[in-house]
Amino acid sequence: MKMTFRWYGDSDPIPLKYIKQIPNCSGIMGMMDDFEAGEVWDEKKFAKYVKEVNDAGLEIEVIESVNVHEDIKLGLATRDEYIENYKKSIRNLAKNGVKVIVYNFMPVFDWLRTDLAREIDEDGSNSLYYDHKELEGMTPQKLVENTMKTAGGFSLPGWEPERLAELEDVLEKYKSVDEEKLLENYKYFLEGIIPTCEEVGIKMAVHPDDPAWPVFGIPRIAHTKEQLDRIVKLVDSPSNCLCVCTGSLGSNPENDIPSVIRYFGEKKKIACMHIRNVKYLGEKKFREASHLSSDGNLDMFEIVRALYDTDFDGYIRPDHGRMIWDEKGRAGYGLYDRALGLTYLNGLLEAIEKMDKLNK
Ligand code: DNO
Repeated sequence: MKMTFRWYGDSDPIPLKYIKQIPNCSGIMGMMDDFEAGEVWDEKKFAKYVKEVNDAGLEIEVIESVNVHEDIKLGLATRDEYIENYKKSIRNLAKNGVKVIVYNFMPVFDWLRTDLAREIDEDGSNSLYYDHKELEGMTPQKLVENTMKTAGGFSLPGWEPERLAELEDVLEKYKSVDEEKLLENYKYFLEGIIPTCEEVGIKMAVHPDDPAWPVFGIPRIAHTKEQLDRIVKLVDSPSNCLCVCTGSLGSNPENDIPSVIRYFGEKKKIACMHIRNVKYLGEKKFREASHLSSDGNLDMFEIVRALYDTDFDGYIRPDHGRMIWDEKGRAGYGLYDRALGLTYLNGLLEAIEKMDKLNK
């Protein structure tokens, strides 16, 4: 398994050199906000990004947030054109060495929180926070407004302004799409793109819904083990895989993450992992915690052990960190706490590996 770090390209205040200096970090999980959902990822532009990463001594075998156009999720007649574009993007990424594409099939919103910088009383750091009751008291428009206002001028993955500009219109269209319809549209999308993935050796890794329940009455179909199982069975292919995000699935205490990892890991369905911790504050109410198990509700030892036991050979990145040491940065994506998270995961892995050898 390879340790990586998400990097946003030139709009990222974190220099690649700093990422290279994190112990055992072999590369980045790339993210470019240059392309709108539905647009073809231009090969030359992408090659430039890859070169920059490689020149810094880092690999880039995973790319994130290759966003699926809303018309595909809605099943509109225009979807075929967007699926064709997606196939072109897959080819362009594969030509540049990409092996895994992380995407999601969440309608309208990608991840969402009610506060991007909630202060943590114990130590004065801050982290992303979610309270479903607060969300219920808000319109989607209000949530978008708040999120944009508090993002500190940084673009956020899944919060592309051009997409949200059409919010009202899109929300209206979803009124006629229920879970079954969404799943049908999902199948159509996968049937369209998976043959291309197989041909060029790319794995598609779907990111689970974050948080792990429907919001604003819009359907969501990727937040339980059973739902993820349905997804990997929509099209039976080694290219139809998952990105298991511990914090997204883990926002619901009923999701047992180590068992999810063991189940899909044994079937070789996990292409990559986003690892972070969450602290439950009540029903559908949580904040993000440091990676340390005892700081939150997820057991990182059991998570890494499940990966080790199932011979996970994909990519890991520490997901969202808190903002610590007065760092100013993109919410969830500062340098310091994510780097601490990565080194902690290194430590767990070394201990698990060595203990296993000692016991043999
Ligand atoms: C949030 C990220 C997600 C993820 C996308 C993939 O912080 O993990 O935005 O990258 O859902 O499409």
